[in-house]
Amino acid sequence: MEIFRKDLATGLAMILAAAIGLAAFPGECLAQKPSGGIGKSAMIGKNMAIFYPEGFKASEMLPSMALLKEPVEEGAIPSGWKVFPDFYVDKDGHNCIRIPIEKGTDLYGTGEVTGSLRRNGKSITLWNTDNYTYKKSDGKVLYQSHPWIMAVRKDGSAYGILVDNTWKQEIDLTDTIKVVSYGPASRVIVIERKSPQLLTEALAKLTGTMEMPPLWALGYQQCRWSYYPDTRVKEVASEFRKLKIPCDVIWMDIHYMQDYKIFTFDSLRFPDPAGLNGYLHSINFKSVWMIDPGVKKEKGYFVYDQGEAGNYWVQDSTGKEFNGDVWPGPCAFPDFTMPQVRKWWEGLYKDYMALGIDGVWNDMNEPSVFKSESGTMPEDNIHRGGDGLPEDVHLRYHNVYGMLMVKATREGILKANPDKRPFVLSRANYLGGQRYAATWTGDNTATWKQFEMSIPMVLNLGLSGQPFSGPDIGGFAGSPTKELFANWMAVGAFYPFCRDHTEKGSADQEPWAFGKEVENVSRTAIERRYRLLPYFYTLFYKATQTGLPVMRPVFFADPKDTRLRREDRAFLLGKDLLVIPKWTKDPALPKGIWNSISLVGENSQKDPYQPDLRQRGGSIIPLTKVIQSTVDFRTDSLTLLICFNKKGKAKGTMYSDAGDGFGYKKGEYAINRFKAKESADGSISFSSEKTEGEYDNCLKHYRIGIVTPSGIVYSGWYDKNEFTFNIKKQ
Ligand code: NBV
Repeated sequence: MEIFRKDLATGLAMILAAAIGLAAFPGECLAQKPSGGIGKSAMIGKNMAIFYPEGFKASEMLPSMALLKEPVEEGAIPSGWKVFPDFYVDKDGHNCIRIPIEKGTDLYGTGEVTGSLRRNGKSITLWNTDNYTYKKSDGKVLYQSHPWIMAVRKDGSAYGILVDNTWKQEIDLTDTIKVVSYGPASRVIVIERKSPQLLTEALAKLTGTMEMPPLWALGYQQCRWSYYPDTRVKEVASEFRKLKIPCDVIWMDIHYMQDYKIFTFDSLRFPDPAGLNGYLHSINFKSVWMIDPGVKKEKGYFVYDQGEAGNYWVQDSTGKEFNGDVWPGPCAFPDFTMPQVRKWWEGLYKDYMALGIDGVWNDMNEPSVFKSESGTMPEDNIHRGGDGLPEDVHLRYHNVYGMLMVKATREGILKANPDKRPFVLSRANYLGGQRYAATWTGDNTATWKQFEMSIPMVLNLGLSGQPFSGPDIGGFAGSPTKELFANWMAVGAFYPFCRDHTEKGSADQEPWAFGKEVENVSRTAIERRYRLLPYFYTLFYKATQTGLPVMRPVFFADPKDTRLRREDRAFLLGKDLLVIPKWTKDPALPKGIWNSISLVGENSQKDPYQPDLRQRGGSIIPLTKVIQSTVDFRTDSLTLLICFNKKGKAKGTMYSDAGDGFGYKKGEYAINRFKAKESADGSISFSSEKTEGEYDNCLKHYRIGIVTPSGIVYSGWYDKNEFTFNIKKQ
């Protein structure tokens, strides 16, 4: 099959343009005009347009893997439309798209990337790659691919470019927006919105949102490669309870398997996985276990035998079973493009989940293949597709291999436990993959640089549709110093996905492994997270409804304030909480009232480790008690932190439900709205009203904390939904 095609028509159009005196890429002046190589264009929604290159071949690109559904055309592009792509073929024969940018436009998104939050001047390759320590290609190629660019203009308005292409691509933002495809020419969607927030929501309408996670997945999680044998797992879990450091999840990495064979258990190290899970559950822990895509090629091993009998494997270019080395040695790889393979994969989880496993971790699914120069399978391997997906080469499907895998994993664990919300963590993924799995940023290192960089990494994933992510806290490769670990835990407590993880052979990295001082820093950090759980859970709910990220860049507070555009050390959680790491030098902070808060007795402004948390004037943040795991999470008694705006008003919202299961889809949820007003005499009236849903969250005890520039003034406890409290009488 011909992979690198020249789009002749596009090339001719460019020659013609040059002949009649138009520069091929005259820069900004073209931003207002339709330009080269557009075969067809149409509106597909309000302020949303689609552009097809001349000679677009649907069979090479469709069905879209990113979009929820095929867009419906709604008429011609209106006059005055600002952003048009140029389609052209470069000197190497690659199909390209170029979009000039106006001066003062800041670029973001592009998924999982190293480097700063602002992407101007940066280039990356979209080719899912196992990149240990981010060393390969200087970190410009990582585990996931998001062909999506967010552009924020000087005036705060924003537009987004979605290049609907799964093939290998390069996004080059050195002086303009340029996307080079290593496959056929692809269609482009351009979305115009008044703000970056509205743009993020529009992206979610197209590519979907994450599903409501189980509440336990928001808790603190402990991992290492690997905790074994099972007695060590129990020991670590028990230590959390003994030291009273809140924790919800313990993770099982590859050493639990028998000879690294997926869906098996080492007979000596993990002889009784159900018993282990039972023990963990008895002390309010959940467990997440790893499953990789590589299946050991071994006759008599049930997974391999079933795959062979079903003819389920990815094939080499000659049509034979492809084998590549991973942990177990030579492996075969399920062809997840085939519907019957996904169905089989789903079924494998039935007995597995029945052992009391709570969540699944899909690693190595770029897919990573050892002993190969490329680190993955050959580009001309064959995927056979089905159900509308055409048979095609690996080059086309590589970037969605992980996404198709986690789609099937999610389905499988849902079928195994139909009354529980699935939790899947995936290393590889693709634009839209938030529909199936949360993610982490792969094999980072225990260095300050990568710690600092984890913040823009999580932010850009959020701006690319994935709200549920976080790095390995403490760093995966190597061992952090005491100082680095303490700082990482203090900030890490605020990542959407909050997990400490480290590699084989590194020093112990549990919160207590660095001595008492760091243990205390870690406990305080994690307790802060747990107190904020009602707020976090509400943010996750909002992410499921709107696609707005949980962790947001500071410029979301005021997209018109261009001072904030490069800030990527401080960050926002939702719109009401600002997190300022202690080591952030001269952060650019939003204007207006932002008062420091204390959650567990810490002095956020003076503490050497705990980031300064500041609450937005005009907001109310719900807090629960410190608990040791989300099993004890309750919303019957709440402390509400109230930070008034200049007009002496504040409001807030809280979402709650059973924390697991699907009752919430049938109305078993509650949305409570809180309001407060301050009068000149110091009296504060507070009210709480349940405005939506039929879930009884038992909310009846309230205490309010008025957040002032000099500290928090607390009321007593009230047993009613409306009351008045006088701050001056305190
Ligand atoms: O399964 C072992 C590791 C895992 O701990 C890590 O989180 C993954 O990113 N896995 C990669 C394979 C080995 C990496 C060197």
